[in-house]
Amino acid sequence: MLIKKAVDIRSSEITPESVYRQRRSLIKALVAGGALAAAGPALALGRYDLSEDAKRYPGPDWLQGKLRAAKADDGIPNEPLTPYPHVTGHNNFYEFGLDKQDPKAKAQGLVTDPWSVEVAGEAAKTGRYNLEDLLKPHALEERIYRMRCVEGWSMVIPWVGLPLADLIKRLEPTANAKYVEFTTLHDPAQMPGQRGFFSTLDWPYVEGLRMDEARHPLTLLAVGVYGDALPPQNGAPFRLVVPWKYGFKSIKSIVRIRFTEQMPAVTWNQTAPNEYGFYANVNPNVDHPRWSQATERRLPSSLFSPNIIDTRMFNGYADEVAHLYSGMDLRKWF
Ligand SMILES: Nc1nc2c(c(=O)[nH]1)N[C@H]1C(S)=C(S)[C@@H](COP(=O)(O)O)O[C@H]1N2
Ligand SMILES: [Mo]
Repeated sequence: MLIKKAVDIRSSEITPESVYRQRRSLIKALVAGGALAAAGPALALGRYDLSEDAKRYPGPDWLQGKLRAAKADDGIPNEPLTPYPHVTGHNNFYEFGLDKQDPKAKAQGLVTDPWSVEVAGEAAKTGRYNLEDLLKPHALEERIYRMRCVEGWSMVIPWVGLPLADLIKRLEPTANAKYVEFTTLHDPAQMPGQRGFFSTLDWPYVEGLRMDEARHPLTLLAVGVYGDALPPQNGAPFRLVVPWKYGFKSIKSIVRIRFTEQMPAVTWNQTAPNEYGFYANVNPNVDHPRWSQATERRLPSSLFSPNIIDTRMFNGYADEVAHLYSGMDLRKWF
């Protein structure tokens, strides 16, 4: 996302108002004619269009039955799913490089099973767990969420996972736990973006949430996408998904969960504190210092069909989450 001091949004991505209007009326016509309705809501596990020529990820044996038993989500009315090849081929995962194509190209060798997770800090059930054991008691569910990257693009993605709240309850955080911190794998042998000179961030990648955000029913620990296991480029074997926040909060390939009293030092905020806040709530009224956040490019998009839409407060989840921030100045706590 943004270490490059260059202009991140190319001029081809800036849509003239006329094109934008045309596109809107085209979409309206399609919806009226029923052409979009079929691709829109009510997709459930096992009923995806899997005709795209893309590699799938069955996942380890222990996960397969859980994925198949996942409870389906009805989807988001009038917002079709972003096709699988885009979800799994246009990624930010700096551990594997800076380009959107790098994670898919370079992450395929990542060993994701068995996977060890450390639980640390202010909780009764700290220790080292196999992911399989950690997740054993939990049923999975499909959650179709918007994902809005701080760079200005977005997708609609059918994740499969468990509410983070369910896992937190089992780990029994103490009364001192005010935040929860997550850490991504640090393994330069497997992650070329962590090697050498061009290394961009201070590894490992760290993110965090306030406990009430972590316990919010929308907050998901994802282990799958489109009914299958997560591909490595999407953060296998498990990653956070916080749909009302910019995508960088949704940390991938987690190896440590730590409960703390202090606000954790998180990667993008540490890297550029004036550009990326701890909260990172999607907010069309607070621009990034180098670009507007008022609109977004909903993928798939192209030069001729840029598909620019208005960005919504809390990414369209204001009814569910606005109360978490009542009384907070969101310009200050961006
Ligand atoms: N460990 C780690 N997690 C990460 C990132 C990263 O570079 N490293 N990128 C973040 C950003 S900026 C976004 S937009 C999302 C992208 O998730 P996706 O590739 O599954 O769409 O992952 C987030 N999680
Ligand atoms: Mo992002």
